[in-house]
Amino acid sequence: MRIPLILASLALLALPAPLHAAPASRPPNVVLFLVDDLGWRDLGVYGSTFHETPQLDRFARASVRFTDAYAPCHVCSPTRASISTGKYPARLQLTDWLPGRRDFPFQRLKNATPRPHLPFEETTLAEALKDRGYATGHFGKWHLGEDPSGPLQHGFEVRVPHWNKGWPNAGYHAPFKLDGLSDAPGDYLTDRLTDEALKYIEQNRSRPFFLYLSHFAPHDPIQGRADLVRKYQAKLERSAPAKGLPFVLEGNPDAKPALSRAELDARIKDEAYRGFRVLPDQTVKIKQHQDNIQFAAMVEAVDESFGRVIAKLEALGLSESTIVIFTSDNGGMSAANFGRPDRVVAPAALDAAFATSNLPLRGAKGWLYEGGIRVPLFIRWPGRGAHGTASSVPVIGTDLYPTILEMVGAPALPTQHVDGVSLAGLVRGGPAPERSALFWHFPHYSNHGRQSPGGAVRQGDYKLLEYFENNTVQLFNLRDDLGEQHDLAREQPERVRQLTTLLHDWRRQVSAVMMEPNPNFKAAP
Ligand SMILES: [Ca+2]
Repeated sequence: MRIPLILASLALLALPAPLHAAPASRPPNVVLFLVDDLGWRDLGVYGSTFHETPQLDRFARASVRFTDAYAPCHVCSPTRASISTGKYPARLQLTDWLPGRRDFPFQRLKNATPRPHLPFEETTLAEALKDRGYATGHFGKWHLGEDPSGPLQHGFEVRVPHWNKGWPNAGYHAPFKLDGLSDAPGDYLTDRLTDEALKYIEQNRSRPFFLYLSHFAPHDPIQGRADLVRKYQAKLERSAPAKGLPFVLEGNPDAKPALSRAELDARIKDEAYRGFRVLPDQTVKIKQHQDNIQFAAMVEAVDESFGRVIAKLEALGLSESTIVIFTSDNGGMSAANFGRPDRVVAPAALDAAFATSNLPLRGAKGWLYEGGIRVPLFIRWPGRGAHGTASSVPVIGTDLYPTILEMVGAPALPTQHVDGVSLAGLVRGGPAPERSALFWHFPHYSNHGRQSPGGAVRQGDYKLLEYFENNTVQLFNLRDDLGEQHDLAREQPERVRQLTTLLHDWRRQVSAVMMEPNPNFKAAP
């Protein structure tokens, strides 16, 4: 067997270039695989034992995987705007999901008004790549404004479906009622979007392409594909009962006085705190176990989708000329949505309202705790990446724009992606890029709890959260306290001062919009 192999190798060496290789002038393709509301802990490779994600796990382990990657916001639209522009949501003044949350009398402050769509004057990532000759295709969720602010007006030549909102119109089971996406009885949305993405890869195999596959899943409605739901039903039935409380309480960290962890844990045993609604002391429940069979099925369908994309690239001989990036737009929905503040979730409907658990992280989608903003991220850069390694350098979705430009050999656009830094060196195994800190700004009340609006900064191992109702700050050392349970603000006043100044200076620098008092404020009972 050895001799023919050597001969074959010599024969290849004699050729001017491998026959299957693309011309040197052709830049690599880019697949950006963005999922919606997938938490940091929702993949096997990030520690889930209930959700099964073999395709993603295998690929992540053969990529550069980030342990401390963040979404630019804990809700959808700001993160997506930031990925597309390389700017912080605060600088874009696109700081809430679109069209945004209305005001309610329990709020001490009025919500800032988010910009209603991605600004046309931005040169988006898709536009930058299109200018370089890339085919650009957007498949799935947009959520950056209604027409005429759709993907086609922001650099994409193709979009499927024609639907701009942040959720699937009629859910995940056909009929989808989505223009531009046909369906047959029994079809499942994640699968159908993948079919279309695979066709797009086929059609554009001979030119560089940017495929932005932006799944609606696993955002609610929490609806798994039937065969996978049956699989997880059986898995749940044979699983040992989970340890620890199924839910914990979270209050408003900016209340005067705020409830301590011990006080919250004591109250959850009290009769007055039964049920799933906004509870006394403005508390809400946060799910602590991953045991949602519908959600697990949604996640595994995403895994299948990813596997099909990778298999298609391999079948077309494009694996070694395609950069693949996987990430999520915010943390897992482990808190119910109180867009209607009087909502009561019936015990039989818990799985529709509480998708997953972000443990060991605190909080949920809609919160500035790690559970709201820390997300999976891995990048495969063929021929260049230090694949098989993990990086604990804090990075953010805002970085993807300059990272992709550098990886495809395009010049940086420093006046555009002003807040992102290229991670290309880091992906190659080099040192962390220079940057003082990461910042978040959310001048809005959240659908997923009664916490005060606020902002946050992470510098090194430390993270400071500052709330806008009463200016309370919390300080955590994430290296020692990933779950953000031990507030160091009183113990380390000097660090609080330094990080607060850094955060305030940054807000001034990006012209962050601050909140005004709510003239209709009426204290909740
Ligand atoms: Ca989202």
